[in-house]
Amino acid sequence: MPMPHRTQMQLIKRRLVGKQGSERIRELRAILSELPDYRNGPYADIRKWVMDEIESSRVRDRAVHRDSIAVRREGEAQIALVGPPNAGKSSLLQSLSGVQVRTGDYAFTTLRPVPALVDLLGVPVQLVEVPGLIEGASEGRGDGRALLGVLRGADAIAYCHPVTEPLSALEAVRREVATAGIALPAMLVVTKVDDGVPSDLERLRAAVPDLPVVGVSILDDESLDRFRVALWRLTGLIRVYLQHDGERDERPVALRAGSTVADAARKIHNDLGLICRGGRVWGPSARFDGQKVGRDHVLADGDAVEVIR
Ligand SMILES: Nc1nc2c(ncn2[C@@H]2O[C@H](COP(=O)(O)OP(=O)(O)OP(=O)(O)O)[C@@H](O)[C@H]2O)c(=O)[nH]1
Ligand SMILES: [Mg+2]
Repeated sequence: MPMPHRTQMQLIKRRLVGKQGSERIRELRAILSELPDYRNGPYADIRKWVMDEIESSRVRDRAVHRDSIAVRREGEAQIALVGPPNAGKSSLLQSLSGVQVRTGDYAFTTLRPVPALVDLLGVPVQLVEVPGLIEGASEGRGDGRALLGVLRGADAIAYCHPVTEPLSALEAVRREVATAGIALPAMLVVTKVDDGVPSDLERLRAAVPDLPVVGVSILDDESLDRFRVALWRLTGLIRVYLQHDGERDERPVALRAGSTVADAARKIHNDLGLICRGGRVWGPSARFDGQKVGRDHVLADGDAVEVIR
């Protein structure tokens, strides 16, 4: 005679306490194998409950796996490198960050998002290579949905497109992103320009009038510098150099465009942001060097500011 079904149910729940994922599924299977195989009555109900638990734990388990594709944010902004397989994304990541990334002259060398911290004009920004988005990604093809999820979390997108490829490849990728409802600031990086002729780049520039376009070759350092500047612009951030007693910090702080002297003061200390009366400003937003301004003065990229209490 099996034990009363209520006691059995209590025992089962106790056995599951604290068990998650595959451990929970294993325990549920063990429980199932120990249950008497009644077709009707309360024991049949318990069987069904255990089987439903296995199924829902499986779904949760998968969800956890999907989450593990997520990228931990670092730096002042996150920009996704997006493009078809073999577009040269990993090569750019490597050239800019110095981090060794797997590259290859075949598609899908990269299967998971690869983050790398790069220095953009003195500000650390995270680039994330999103593996080749292919048509159908928004319906979940090629793990597309999880990858689009990564994209959704980014601040901006740099579409990568080899100079010699037909425009349709880029259009397909942009369509997937748009279908997923992702609307982020974007730019077009035309890659491997050493493989093409200058008119190829001009043709693409004309064909994609809605995005800033930059041509790069990993063999050309100057093009990589221009790429860095274009990426920096894409972040929508400004660099501000803080100054104390005439001494200027070597590295800038990153602020959102439109930030004021008070916002810069807040970067030094929250209280300073509250009490600061204004500052002295050098650089693009100043009419002359060391101009005295109020706390609401809007700063520009490249400014230096000394906060006045
Ligand atoms: N000539 C030339 N070849 C390049 C350049 N950048 C990348 N490549 C080559 O293009 C191929 C693909 O480069 P990857 O950086 O692996 O491309 P990917 O977009 O990361 O590709 P997947 O991760 O496979 O989707 C490699 O053989 C690279 O050496 C470039 O600027 N010029
Ligand atoms: Mg790659």
